[in-house]
Amino acid sequence: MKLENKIWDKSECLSRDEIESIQVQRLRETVKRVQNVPFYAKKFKELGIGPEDIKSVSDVKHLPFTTKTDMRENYPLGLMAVPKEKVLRFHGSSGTTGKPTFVAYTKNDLEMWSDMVARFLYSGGARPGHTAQISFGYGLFTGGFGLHYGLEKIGSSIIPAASGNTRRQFTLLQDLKPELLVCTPTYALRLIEYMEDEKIPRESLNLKVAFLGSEPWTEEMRLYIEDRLQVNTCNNYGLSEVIGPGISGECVYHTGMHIQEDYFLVECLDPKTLEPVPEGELGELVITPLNKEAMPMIRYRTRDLAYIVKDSPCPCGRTTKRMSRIKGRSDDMLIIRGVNVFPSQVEEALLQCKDVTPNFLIVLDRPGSLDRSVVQVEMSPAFFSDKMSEMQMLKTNLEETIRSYTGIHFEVDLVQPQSIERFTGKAARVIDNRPKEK
Ligand code: DLL
Repeated sequence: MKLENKIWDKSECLSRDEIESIQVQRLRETVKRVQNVPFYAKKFKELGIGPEDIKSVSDVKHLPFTTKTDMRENYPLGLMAVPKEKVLRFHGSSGTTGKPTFVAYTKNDLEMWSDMVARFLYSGGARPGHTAQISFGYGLFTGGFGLHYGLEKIGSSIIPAASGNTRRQFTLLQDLKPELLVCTPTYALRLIEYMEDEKIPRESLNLKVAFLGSEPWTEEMRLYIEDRLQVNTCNNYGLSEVIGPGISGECVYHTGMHIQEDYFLVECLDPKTLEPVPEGELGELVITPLNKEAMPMIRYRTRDLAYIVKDSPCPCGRTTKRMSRIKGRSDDMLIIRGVNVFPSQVEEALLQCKDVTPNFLIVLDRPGSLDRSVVQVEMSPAFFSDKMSEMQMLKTNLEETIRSYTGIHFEVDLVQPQSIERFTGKAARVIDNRPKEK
């Protein structure tokens, strides 16, 4: 089902010169604004750089990077550039290390944020008059509120279902008949599973588009979700340190995620040398938001690996650069026996086989000197009830397929349907029990 292509804002269709001239001017203003933050003021002083030195977009390369560690070291609000009275909202991202990282928004920040979310939603087919079910957590996480205000800006009505309680999600989906669904790809899988287990007829729903984001997923997963849920899916990307959802999103043509270039300067760098990689090559996204007031950031190292799509126009008419899916994070890239592996490669491999579900758990350990990699994979209910005698063959086939996707041997442990944990938000797919490198 192809949806109608329409543009929300004419600044999505500017010429390259126009975009760059906005970016340079806003980058200069951002450099000026961060002088209010002692952390940046010190860095810029040491480098001897000021706003007047920003003459072109490429001058960004002279600016210092910001990392998650910098945010932690300036916890809780050391990177704020405005007095606290100017802040209208706080959000936070949970890290693996206990305390969240806080981010702050002024009135203008919130206005701009809802605008950028409205753009990608509209580009994917959300329209005034549609109803949207938001099945993201509402809270410190930026997903719920971020999508909420973008949808409101478009004029879609909202069912703030929040995450979890799958049975109730279906009551809302069946009775209020939303056209739009907003959640993580993993939660879309959970909804599909519930629908199939409970024999809920697809015709009892009215879904047309699912806006999925906040965690890595693959093209194979798209086909699976679109086929089972009979919807169009659109990927959208963002991170709370930079703003939240809204940095980029797919239009109805699925040619990559359009970057909101008047709001963000996105570099794609080799994570080791920190030099730019050519378009089409995988690198780490380093993002400078260009308009933020409460918590401006300079060159935030996202650790997200993606590529910038090689220069080719999108049929939708937007002229903004596009980025690929996130292929993984440089810090959740697994190195198994020296080979770099992303959990998404295992997911791609599993989605080739209809006898297993896309729920999996990678367990790594090192019993002797060598890494042992096991992937627990759930058999589909049909296979489990009818074809158990073919288990060994399925295991061997899966091991071969996974090897062809990842380059390494994973031992497949076939487990019963429903035995792997389900997630309402982002999924955790890896348990790494190997001793930590010193
Ligand atoms: O996940 C913001 C968001 C909410 C984006 C809703 C899209 C929809 P954080 O919790 O700070 O913010 O997590 C950010 O999630 O650095 C990526 O690693 C990952 N991520 C976000 N969107 C995608 C995506 C939100 N579309 C981290 N594909 C980022 C893959 C994604 N990974």
